[in-house]
Amino acid sequence: MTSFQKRVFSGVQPTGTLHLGNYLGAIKNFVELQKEYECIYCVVDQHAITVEQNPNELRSNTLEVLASFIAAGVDYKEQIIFQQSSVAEHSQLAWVFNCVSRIGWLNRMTQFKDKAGKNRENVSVGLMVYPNLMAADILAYLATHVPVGDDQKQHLELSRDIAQKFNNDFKVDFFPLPEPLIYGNATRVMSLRDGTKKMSKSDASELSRILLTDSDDDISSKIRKAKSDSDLIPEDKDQLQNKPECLNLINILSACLDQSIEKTLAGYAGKEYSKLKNDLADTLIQVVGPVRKKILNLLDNKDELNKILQVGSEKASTIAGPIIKEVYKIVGFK
Ligand code: AQP
Repeated sequence: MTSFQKRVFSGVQPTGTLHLGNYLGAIKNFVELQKEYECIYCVVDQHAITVEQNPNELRSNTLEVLASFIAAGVDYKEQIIFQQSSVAEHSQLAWVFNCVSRIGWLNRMTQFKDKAGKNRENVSVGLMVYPNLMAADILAYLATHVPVGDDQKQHLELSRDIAQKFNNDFKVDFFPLPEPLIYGNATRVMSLRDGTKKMSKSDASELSRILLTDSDDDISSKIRKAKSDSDLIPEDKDQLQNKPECLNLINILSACLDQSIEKTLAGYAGKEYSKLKNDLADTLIQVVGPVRKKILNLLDNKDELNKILQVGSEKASTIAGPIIKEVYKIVGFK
């Protein structure tokens, strides 16, 4: 069994301004992981076009995601941050994986089912084969660990299946089986309007999400308007199972304070929602405010951001290039 160098890969789609779910479920962890791992973080614009995008908005969202990574504390000098479409190896490996992966596997992906809905015959082929490209993103670097929110766990399992099948089909021990790194309380931050749906960039309601660029007033107002009920806050965690919106608010506060749900709940049991909402809004202003200021500052110098992406792409190609050459040899292209 080959022992692979520990390496982290993760990506974020430039499909809009990032929200609290992206921050607590992904980027905040990206920052922690740099202490222990070599990290490669990618703005996955090729994933973004699996649904329709406005080209100018896609370009500006790409810089905004990069700015969000840096503002949150990702060290672009020590680590690699880059744009997926600038490194051709992702598409090259994705094609090989399209031929390794099975249609039956893709048919089981719940995100595809959710996103395609009743429109299944009319969505892009890209939306269906998205997990194959995700496997290529990770395995083009022989990455061993992938920090993701809970929503991406199934896709990561598919990446492992693809790596395993490739190794078996070609009788090699070439790809590692990448492992998810899913931490903390905020593995799934839910919509502020519906506690059963995840907070998402593509939700039609602006009130459903806190953006990393929201002003302090926006944050307060969105939290004040967050869906709740007229009961008092329950005493124990089990009672929260039937109150998804309350659970979500407690969960977000716990993640921001880096403490357990039980500890947060103990401070609000039997109290009214207004107290929880006021404290949550204050806490979020402390967490999001400094990130917002840095994002806006960074976006004032787009040339610098483009340079960072350029350097990142060169560093990424240096790693992925020889790996794809090896893959091409294994499959018989060379
Ligand atoms: N609500 C969430 N809670 C916790 N983690 C989340 N992530 C996304 N939403 C939540 C994590 O953020 C990373 C980047 O996600 P993405 O932008 O690449 O794709 P996504 O999961 O499809 O995010 P959105 O916001 O729902 O985007 P749209 O609406 O464009 O599809 C991933 O690690 C993800 O787990």
